[in-house]
Amino acid sequence: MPSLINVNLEGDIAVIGIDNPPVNALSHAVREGLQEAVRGVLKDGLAKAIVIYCEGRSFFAGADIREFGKPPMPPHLPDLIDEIEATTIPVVAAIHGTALGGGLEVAMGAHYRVGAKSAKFGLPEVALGLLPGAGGTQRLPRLIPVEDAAAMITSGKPIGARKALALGLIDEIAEGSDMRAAGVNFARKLIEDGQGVRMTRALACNSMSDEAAATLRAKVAKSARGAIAPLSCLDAIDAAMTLPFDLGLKRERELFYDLMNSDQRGAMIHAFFSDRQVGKVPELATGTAREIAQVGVVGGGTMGAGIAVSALLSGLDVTLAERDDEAVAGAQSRVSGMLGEAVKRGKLAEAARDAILAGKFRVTTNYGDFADVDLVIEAVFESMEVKKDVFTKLDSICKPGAILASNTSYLDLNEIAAMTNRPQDVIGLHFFSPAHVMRLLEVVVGNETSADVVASGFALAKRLKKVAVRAGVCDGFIGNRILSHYGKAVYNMVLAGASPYAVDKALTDFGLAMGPFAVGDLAGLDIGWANRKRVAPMRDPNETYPEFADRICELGRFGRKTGRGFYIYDETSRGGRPDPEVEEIIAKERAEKGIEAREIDSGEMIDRYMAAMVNESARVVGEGIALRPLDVDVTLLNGYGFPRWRGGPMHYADTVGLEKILADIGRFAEEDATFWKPAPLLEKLASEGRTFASLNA
Ligand code: T1G
Repeated sequence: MPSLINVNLEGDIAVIGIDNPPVNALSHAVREGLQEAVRGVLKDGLAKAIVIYCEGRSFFAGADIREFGKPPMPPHLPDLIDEIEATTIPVVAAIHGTALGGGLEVAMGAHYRVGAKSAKFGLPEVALGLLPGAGGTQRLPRLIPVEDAAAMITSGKPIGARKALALGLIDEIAEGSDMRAAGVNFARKLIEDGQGVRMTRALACNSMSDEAAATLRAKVAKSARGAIAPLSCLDAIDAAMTLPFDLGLKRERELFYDLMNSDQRGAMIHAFFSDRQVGKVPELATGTAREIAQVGVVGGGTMGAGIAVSALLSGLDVTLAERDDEAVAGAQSRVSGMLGEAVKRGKLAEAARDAILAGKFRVTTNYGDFADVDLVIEAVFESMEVKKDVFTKLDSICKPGAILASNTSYLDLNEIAAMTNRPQDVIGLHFFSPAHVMRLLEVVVGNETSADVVASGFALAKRLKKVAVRAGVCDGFIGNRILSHYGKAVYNMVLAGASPYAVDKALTDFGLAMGPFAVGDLAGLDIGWANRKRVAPMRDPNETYPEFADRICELGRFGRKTGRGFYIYDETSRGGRPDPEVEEIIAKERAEKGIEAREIDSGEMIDRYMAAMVNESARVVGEGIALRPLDVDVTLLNGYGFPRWRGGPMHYADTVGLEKILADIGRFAEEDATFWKPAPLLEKLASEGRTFASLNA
């Protein structure tokens, strides 16, 4: 027996323990070992019940994702689970940590389930572009109401032990954390009570009305935005409700393999591993993260307040500084408002909120209160002058070893660090709005930033449950630099003839959560305007420069916050409706510049958008601003609404072929060679027949 598995007879109960760190993935070796163990117990005939539990931090976290795309090796998980279900003596699954995917499917193949208080139960396959392929879509709606099963399977979100018990997914919540013992105690009771096997497959499948099913399908289709897995999940659940168990299982398998062979599965698994790989940065080899318990935040506007709340929700102590009493009151109400929202959404208990506001959070106008903090994050107005002044003050006040961080989203961190006598302790921590919600954090590393400080930035990100991406210093770092570039491509195609509303439609059909013009209105058009003014002196005079957005801003129309921008927002259209005046402003500029508007179809819009995004991304990687192409993918996926089922711009480029991207750039360069210059890295990889993925190792 591989050491992954240990089998012990405790009286007349066979206890099978699995130990495959880090998350007990159901790898081939584990499946083989588990099958041998179960067969061995039955052959010995000494046991009256079997307990399956896992060592380490979690019950099975699912199939081994690293095996996907390789030839599947028997025993296949569905067959193993059928075998466990068919045993002649009761099988108890004792669950701690996370029973996910194939792990929960094993547990549902068992006859009884005992969970630890903190255990989580989920079928997250949809987040990998798949569906539960080992009976999960057939067994879960037999154990719990089909609406709850559909919610778990189409969202991929896990549920806690109390809800699992209430729904009937588990039979008992264990006292204490020794799940081996809890499993044995439960099995002992079964034997004493003469309870036998209880096959889930034998239960009738719960159902829902056709109307409810249709409503659910429409809702899932809307939120899927082009992802195919969520709808396949519903197809499998339909099979559970309408077919005998084994035919339902067969249908599930067909749907599973369709997804396994889809590009979307490849893209979403790339995203899964990239979210984990991105945290592996060179500085972690030599740097040691410093202890951070007390945090200072400078500025209590939307970003400062969000950063403070993000820190408070992770248990840190926060002191926030503002310039005067009025601003202090504003910051106080923003922070308590955001915490109140967290209570409303059930993310925070009322008592915890009150404890935070009473003990962990304070607002001041006195920078002196930062004397003992471990880290200060500056989130003031995006002006170099203002930031230099703040860092000069912080340098004179903060204790030696304190980390001085800037939340700047564009400006030169080295120039800011040069204002201090400790540039090695200066780092950029670029949060995304709303800072307590968005998962992305760019950790900007200056020329002098020490490895300890970089390691501290990544450790903080883990504590704040953020996905941190290491970025070098340039205008806009990774995300905003690429955004500025594909933003120009979008404005240029509107000047050439496209309607901004058609562009937004084409890109939301492509899978984006929101089109660029709607995003601009949400973020505030004044931010882009200020940035265009800031970089104007550096702009290439030959560069095409559409002015329609400036014209709209000059009218005081900054988007949602002013009720009008590219769209009109009022009682009749809270989500915004196209504004004919915007089309007039654009037409006027075309006439002034002698531009004959031409037809640009959605296919060309996508090609231009993606060619610009990939081209600038290749420059960002080529210059070392981003360590690897996957760092760009993680940035755009977690901070810029790029559809996860496309894997990110670099993965997308590999999927459509770098030659195609280069050919598009060549085609577009015929009309604008200034903007459409191919990135050297893109040309190099294409000429060598290589992919961006080849640089991710
Ligand atoms: N397979 C292989 N490796 C895995 C893995 C898995 N299922 N889960 C995690 N890892 C690796 C991960 O890459 C990382 O590696 C290390 O373990 C720690 O993970 C038939 C088809 C369990 C909640 O989708 O959600 O079952 O970077 O950093 O934050 O129906 O990992 O150290 O080298 O994420 O504590 C369904 C995926 C599979 C669960 C722990 N299961 N995993 O989070 O640690 S499909 C999932 C997670 C399936 C069946 C189908 C999380 C976690 P490295 P980590 P964490």
